[in-house]
Formats: sequence, structure tokens, C-alpha cells
Amino acid sequence: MTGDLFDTEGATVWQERLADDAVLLHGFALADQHALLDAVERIAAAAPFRHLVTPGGFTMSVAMTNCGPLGWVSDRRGYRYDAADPLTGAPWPAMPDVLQRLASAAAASAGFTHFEPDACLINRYDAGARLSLHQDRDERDMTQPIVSVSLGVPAVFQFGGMQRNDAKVRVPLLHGDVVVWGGRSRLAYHAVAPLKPNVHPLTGPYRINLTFRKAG
Ligand code: MD3
Ligand code: FE
Repeated sequence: MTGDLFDTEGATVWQERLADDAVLLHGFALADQHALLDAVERIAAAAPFRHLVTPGGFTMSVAMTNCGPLGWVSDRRGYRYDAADPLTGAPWPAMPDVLQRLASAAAASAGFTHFEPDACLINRYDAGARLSLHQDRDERDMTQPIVSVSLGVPAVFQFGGMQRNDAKVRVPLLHGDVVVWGGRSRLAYHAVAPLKPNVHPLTGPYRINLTFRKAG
């Protein structure tokens, strides 16, 4: 176990290096847990969670929605960022300040100053839901990191290398954990193992993951 204790905004967090330019901030989101989950509920009331279809025709087991100026969408035509929710035609709900601030503070704590995300993809996992091995490469500026926030039921995250077949490290991601992925980790392959049936006092059967991106 490698890591250091860091002082950020009056709170001490255990900061663990997962790989080159990938940092796990244990419990970094705990102070905002209720505000974050309230925000997710409001966002989902306007832009409901839905199961997107991949270009290959598979329905994803993870349910998704977005907030912010841009949202990530997939259909038979491909993956892309879009300013409108295809379900309603309306703009995605605005990114609440508490989300924006948390993402920027986490990025800064990992050495990425001035991170201003314009997209927040919200993934909702229930028992058995998984994310198969992929890279995040639909964003324009690969010098910008991705910040991920895990809430609710824990999951096993699998983190590989630049090549699909590279060895994978398994990392449990718990309620309140935040990870900043930038630089040499930005295009690493990664996956989420099928969620074990479980219950969390704040989210019930679900795991919620927020990923903040500079997409445009
Ligand atoms: C490493 N989400 O939405 S978050 C995704 O837990 C996604 O829902 C997972 O992968 C989830 O694309 C993992 C951690 C994560 C997110 C983006 C990354 C790790 C990353 C981008 C590059 C490298
Ligand atoms: Fe990803």
C-alpha cells in the first residue's frame, strides 16, 4: 500500500497513487455525499437514467444520464457528446455547483489546476451491471484529466494499460472515493466488474459513478 496524507481544504485525505498520473483520493467526496446524491436525484428527474445501445447493437447494463453543457450518448450511429438529451430534445440539466467544485478541487489536489469540466456522465449500476474494457477517447483535449466519484454500493474497478491485453490491477472503489486520471493514465484501458448484489444505506441496491470530463 503506497500513499500519503494530504491536507486539502481543512480535511486530511489518504491519497494513493494507482498508476502514473492516476490518484485515488480515499473518501474525498464524503463531506458532500448528501448534496451529491440530492443533485443526482434532481438531475435524473429531468433527464432520466436510461440504458443506451452501443453501435454494435448491445444494450448497456449500466443506466446513464448526464449533466452539464455536454452529455455522452451512444446509439447505433456511434458514441459522441451532445448538448441535447436525445430522450427529450432538451439541454442536459446544468451541472450543480457542488459537483463542479468537488471535481475541480479533486483535480487540483492531484496536480491538475484549473480543471473546468463541461460534461458529467452519471452511471448507475445495479446487481450484475458491468462496464466492459474500454478507453475514454471521445473527448477533444487529452491533456485534461477525468475525475470519477463513486457513491453507494462498492465495485471492483479494473485498470489496465495502453494495450487492451495489458495486465489489469483490481481496485475496490468505495462510497466517497474520488479518482483523478490524467497524463499517462488518460488513455488507459479500464473496466468495472459485475456489481455484486448489495445494499447501501443511502443508495439502496445501486452504485452511482460520476465522471467529470472536459469534452468540448
Ligand atoms: C481511467 N466509468 O464512465 S470510473 C466511464 O465506475 C467509466 O462507472 C467507470 O469508465 C465507472 O467511462 C469507471 C473511473 C475512470 C473513468 C474514466 C477513466 C477511469 C478512467 C478514463 C481514463 C482512464
Ligand atoms: Fe471509462
